[in-house]
Amino acid sequence: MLIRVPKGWDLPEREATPESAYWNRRELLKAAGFLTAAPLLGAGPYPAKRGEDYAIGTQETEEWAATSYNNYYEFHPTDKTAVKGLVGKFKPMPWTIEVTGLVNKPQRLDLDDLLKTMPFEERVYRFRCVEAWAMTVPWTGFPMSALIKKVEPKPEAKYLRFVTALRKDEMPGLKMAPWYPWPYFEGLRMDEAMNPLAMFVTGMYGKPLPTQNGAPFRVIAPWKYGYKNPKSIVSIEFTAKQPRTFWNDVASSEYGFYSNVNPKKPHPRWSQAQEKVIPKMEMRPTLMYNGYEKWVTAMYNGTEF
Ligand SMILES: Nc1nc2c(c(=O)[nH]1)N[C@H]1C(S)=C(S)[C@@H](COP(=O)(O)O)O[C@H]1N2
Ligand SMILES: [Mo]
Repeated sequence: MLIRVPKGWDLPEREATPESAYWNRRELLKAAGFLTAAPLLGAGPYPAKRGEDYAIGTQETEEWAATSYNNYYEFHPTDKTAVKGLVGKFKPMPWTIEVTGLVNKPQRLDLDDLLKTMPFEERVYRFRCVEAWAMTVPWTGFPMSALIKKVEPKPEAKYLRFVTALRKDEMPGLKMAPWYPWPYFEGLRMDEAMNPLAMFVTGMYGKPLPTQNGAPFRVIAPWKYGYKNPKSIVSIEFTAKQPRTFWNDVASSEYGFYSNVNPKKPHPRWSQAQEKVIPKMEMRPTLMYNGYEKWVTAMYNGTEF
């Protein structure tokens, strides 16, 4: 049964209602049969309330640009503008995330449950690829720390290891570039993951993430180069030792584990002093830690690569 609900009916109320009351009301409406058409309206925390705590005032990139210029090698290994047209077969829902390793509560998380229970907010962050292109995006997500607390890491857990989706029939890039060590994998040190800037992201521009930007669940750590922000995460492992990472395995002299944005440390093949802002590719100076110095400097002693 489909019930036509007036467009945008729940938005003004959402602003005025605390999260828990909002979901209780949703459950009630669902039980009464009023929300049958909810998935068509885009169920989930969108748009989430915007948080300003980490805003640094860089102008937002237009949505069409941020969703049309992508690094996502599983779909196309070289052409950033082709990714968007190759994602049609990928099904981001339903989705589960396996949490394993050094935690008291290993579990399989259902993304639908996270969408209802985690403290979502919208944050505008700068984003900087190691190749020197940059953008600024309103992401919807929740602090990584909220998920970490939920699974109760053991004291020996010092790192998180992320593994991403591997679907040969839905990701044409896997066949174009079979020499890479798929699936894509990444990692963060525990204090980096607990830093309030680090997020798990499910949306951008007030809507669910498009597949090309990492649907349905990705990392955003804005002080690091883009490749430290894995897309379509299917598992999170808590480890005692520093995990290996995809680009470090492929070219260890060019891509380290930490990969913090640093204008003074050139890539072996190009300078990092400047960046190019999509879509017009105007040049501007690269900022130390991508502009997030005041929140992250204390974690590092300057030797991390
Ligand atoms: N699974 C996966 N995640 C990935 C990548 C990838 O190829 N596969 N590319 C990374 C790189 S190099 C960048 S710059 C960002 C790009 O994110 P965007 O397309 O949302 O801008 O995703 C990162 N996450
Ligand atoms: Mo990148």
